[in-house]
Amino acid sequence: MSDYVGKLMADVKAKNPSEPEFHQAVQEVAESLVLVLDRHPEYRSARILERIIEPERVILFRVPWMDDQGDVQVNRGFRIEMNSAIGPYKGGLRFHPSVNLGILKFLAFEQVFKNSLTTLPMGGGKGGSDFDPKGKSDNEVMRFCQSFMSELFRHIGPDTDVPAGDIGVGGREIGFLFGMYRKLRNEFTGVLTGKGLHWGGSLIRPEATGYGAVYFAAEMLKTRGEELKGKACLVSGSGNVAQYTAEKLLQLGAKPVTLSDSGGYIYDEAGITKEKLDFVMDLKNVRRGRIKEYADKFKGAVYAPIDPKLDHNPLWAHKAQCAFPSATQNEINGKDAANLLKNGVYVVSEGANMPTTIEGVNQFLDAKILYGPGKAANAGGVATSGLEMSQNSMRLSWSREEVDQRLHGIMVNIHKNCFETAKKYGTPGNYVNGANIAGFLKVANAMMDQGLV
Ligand code: NDP
Ligand code: 2IT
Repeated sequence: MSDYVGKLMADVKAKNPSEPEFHQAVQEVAESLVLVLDRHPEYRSARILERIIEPERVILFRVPWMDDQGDVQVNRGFRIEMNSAIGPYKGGLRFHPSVNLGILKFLAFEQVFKNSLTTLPMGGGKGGSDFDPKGKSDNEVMRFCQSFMSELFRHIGPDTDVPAGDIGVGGREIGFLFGMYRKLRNEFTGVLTGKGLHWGGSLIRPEATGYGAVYFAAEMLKTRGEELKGKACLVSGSGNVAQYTAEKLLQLGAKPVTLSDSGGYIYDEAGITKEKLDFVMDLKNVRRGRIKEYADKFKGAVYAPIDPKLDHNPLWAHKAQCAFPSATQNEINGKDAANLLKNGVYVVSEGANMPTTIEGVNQFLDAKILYGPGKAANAGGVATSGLEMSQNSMRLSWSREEVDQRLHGIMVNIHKNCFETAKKYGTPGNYVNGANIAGFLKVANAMMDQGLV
């Protein structure tokens, strides 16, 4: 670690105690940015990185709601408005019991760089709650969302801050949140993305993150004259990102062989076909069941529950060529990364945000595999949210083909930008440096132009 990063990290840790995920995200970016700050001392004297690390605003609020038994429940709501130098704050809402300030700050920080990479004018933000939608009735989820929005509405708006989905927040939740916003403001605007198709949503937004992560992998492979066709792919998660990653892999002739949830994972050596994926989509999105049922339904597939005593996740120890982590942060540790490399994986495209620990990332970089970090590889979701915002502003809707083509074009562009930036800064093939530096430069230049605010 350089002296600069060492000192910066000591300050970040002292000022933001008990936020290990935030420290991790900042450290990874800071290590890449040393390459820029050495060439451009003006960013260092303007203390641009030190300013980016500090959220422009943090909103923390009480979310009281009543469950179906008539008991009062109290959750905590957050919105981190991280940076608005290049556009309104933009980023998802996460509802999961693990949510805390540090996790949302890491996500908001990553979002600043990711949104910059999309080529669209969006700042970075993130929010959510420690509310757990699992096992709750639709009515409970509705009451929670209404209470959450009855505070959040005063802080957001189509030109101020535009939330969307993330873990635990999908079409159902966005519907309830939008309904309450519309009622409170008496306005029908594009204040949330991921809306339903008949009330302002965009075609391809549900598919976009997964499709984008696969497009990014295809671009990385192209640099070696290869394609995804015929490759075995490990996919984790079984939610929004995992499902559409598997769908696009199938369309491109690849073979997804795993899926997971927080209970365990399935391995289907024969491959998860379109019919099997349809079963998963119904299981997860309609019946809200567990991935274990896949192995009950399809003979030949095996299910392994999570074993808390293990120091690694066996999902990552199967033979394959590609991996698409699509569940959550730090789901690939150093041991998992070693297992992936040992079993032949040489393409990793991150659908999830920061799914690999720093130890794991360093192994991928040392092995010089095709490693696409989340802030580049999963930017297709927020990019298509940006396209939803454009369609809302124009009051029209593009066709499926048009949105998919734009998404594909954006992913090709992000890949090219990361690839060329990595080369320009002396680390060819290092998409981590490429993404961090390219994402930083656009925001940094906007901040320099706009003065000390
Ligand atoms: P979903 O809620 O739709 O699905 C999340 C999936 O990951 C579920 O299968 C869930 O299992 C599993 N999961 C969640 N937390 C854990 C955990 N702690 N341990 C093991 N498994 C877990 O979320 P998304 O698919 O939308 O999000 C997945 C990842 O992609 C997240 O990192 C998110 O930040 C990122 N992302 C999402 C985007 C989007 O547009 N939705 C855009 C860019 C990134 P279970 O059901 O058991 O909880
Ligand atoms: O992490 C992410 O990029 C998202 N959850 C999507 C954010 C968005 O605004 O669409």
